[in-house]
Amino acid sequence: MPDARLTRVATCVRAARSVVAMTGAGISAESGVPTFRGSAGLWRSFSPSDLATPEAFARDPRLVWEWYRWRRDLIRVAHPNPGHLVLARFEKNLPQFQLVTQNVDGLHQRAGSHTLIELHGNIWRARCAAGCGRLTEEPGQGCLAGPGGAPAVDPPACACGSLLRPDVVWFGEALDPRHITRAIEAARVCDVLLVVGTSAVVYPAAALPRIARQGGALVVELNIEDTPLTAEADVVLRGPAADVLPALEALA
Ligand code: BJW
Ligand code: ZN
Repeated sequence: MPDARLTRVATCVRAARSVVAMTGAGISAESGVPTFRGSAGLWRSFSPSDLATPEAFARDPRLVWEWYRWRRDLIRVAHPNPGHLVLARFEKNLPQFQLVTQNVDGLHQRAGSHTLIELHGNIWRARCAAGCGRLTEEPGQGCLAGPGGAPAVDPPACACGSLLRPDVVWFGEALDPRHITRAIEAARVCDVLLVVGTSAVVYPAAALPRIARQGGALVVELNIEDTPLTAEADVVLRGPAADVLPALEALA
């Protein structure tokens, strides 16, 4: 007998003109990619101010690059899980579907999502720290090898002579205005917002559920535990994304 809340969400997804899913680190947890917060989260062992701010990079770019290479090594051997795959099928099968992710791991693309908005960048790209505009993309590879394929030297250099940095958004940095504007507009006009596997504490992404709700959308939280969003969500689906999303798809 399907859960009544799941049935309600499935009915709304089926009837919706526009569905948006916003994802966080929790959707990749079952692929073996560590989350940030919580008992096994990255911020338990590493300090954000030492590793995920522009000041940290200016102070010790080698340390920051070592941390990102370690994370890339974890992600390289991970595979998209059933939760990622359901969202990729939603893009194909629902009349209007927009995926907005805070994740930088690229697992949504590997699952087959094409039109997603990556609010916090992508760990497989590097860009010039001095802003000369150069961007390197190395999907799935990520060694940023030296000349002639020599082993990488950290921190890697841009062709302009400055340093390269991971193409991600650190604390205190502005999100790409094109991306956050598109995400806000999608949230404003959607009928259903699925908020999947995020602690919903990092702004401006954490503002999207309220924007959707003010626009009249059904806001659904899908998470294994409570977050600051729980009290404001219309429906809360408790459980791992890799189980709950397939169950939802089966009913929708
Ligand atoms: C499962 C599960 C399973 C587990 N199934 N669920 C005070 C108030 C408001 C704002 C601020 C403030 N002080 C500072 C700010 C601003 C700051 C901010 O929001 N800070 C708060 C933390 C307080 N924001 C910023 O700085 C942003 N920029 C900005 O505001 O710019 C302003 C500006 C304008 C103009 C000029 C200059 C500046 C930028 C934020 C960038 C965040 N970057 C990071 C790192 C990205 C790169 C990298 O990966 O290294 O993004 S931090 C980290 O947090 C990462 C994530 O995308 C982000 C969100 O985390 P997420 O995805 O929610 O993960 P977790 O671990 O927190 O949660 C996982 C969840 O999954 C949990 O709930 C689990 O229960 C659940 N889960 N397994 C389902 N199987
Ligand atoms: Zn450069």
